[in-house]
Amino acid sequence: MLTFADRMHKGETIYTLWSQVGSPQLVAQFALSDFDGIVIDMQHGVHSDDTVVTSGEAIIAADKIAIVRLPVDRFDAASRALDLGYEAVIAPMINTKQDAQTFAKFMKYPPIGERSWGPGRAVQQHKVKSADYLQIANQQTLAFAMIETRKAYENFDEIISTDGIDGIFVGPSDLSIDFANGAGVDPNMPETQQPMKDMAIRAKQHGKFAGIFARNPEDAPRYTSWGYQFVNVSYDGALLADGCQSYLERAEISKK
Ligand code: 3PY
Ligand code: MG
Repeated sequence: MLTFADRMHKGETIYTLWSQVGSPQLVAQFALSDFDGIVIDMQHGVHSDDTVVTSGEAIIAADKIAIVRLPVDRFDAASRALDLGYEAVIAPMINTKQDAQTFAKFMKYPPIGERSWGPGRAVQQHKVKSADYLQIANQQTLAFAMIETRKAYENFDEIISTDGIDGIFVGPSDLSIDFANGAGVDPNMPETQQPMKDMAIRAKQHGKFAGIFARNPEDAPRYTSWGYQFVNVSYDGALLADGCQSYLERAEISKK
């Protein structure tokens, strides 16, 4: 089976669902859908160090791509997620080259970084001998640095060119808050659309990947048309709320 990295290198577009509700049972259910993978959110979601383990198992058992988003500066959880078989890690609020270097240090084995050895579950998942995992890990696991502030956008070239950073992942909501100087949050605010378009182009010029969070499913086609190849389509809480509303409508129950 091709890995996330293989599929991205082939030019495939990967669609994921974001899991904020910290339930491995729900994650198992979502992993059976046609999404290519699930992102387990430890930053704003209620996932814990424990549910990251059980959720990862459920995603891997369904042959889907397991990805984790870290809490801010919890880089120890990056190496652990990779050991558990997660194929990619998204780190929020990477604003400088130094932030990117710290993240990469925990993601990659020497000579690029300083990831510590202990990839028990990842070795089983890749069906390789332990020592052989060392040869493939740096290529087969992906580090995505989140660009979600004006400062990060200004430092874009330095961040994306950092050794060990495989791509960027845009956070349109935080980006809009910063561009609006805190006046509001709107992932579709006009002032951030050009920078978001520009980042997909520049990532490609650097030979790196571009990912983005689509707050609404309707935003996803626009992002793919801009060249984003890893598009997360909204999150489980919104999906469940939509499902509830749709059930009420189908049952012809109107609630004011
Ligand atoms: C943002 O839009 O800021 C995000 O972090 C998406 O989850
Ligand atoms: Mg954010």
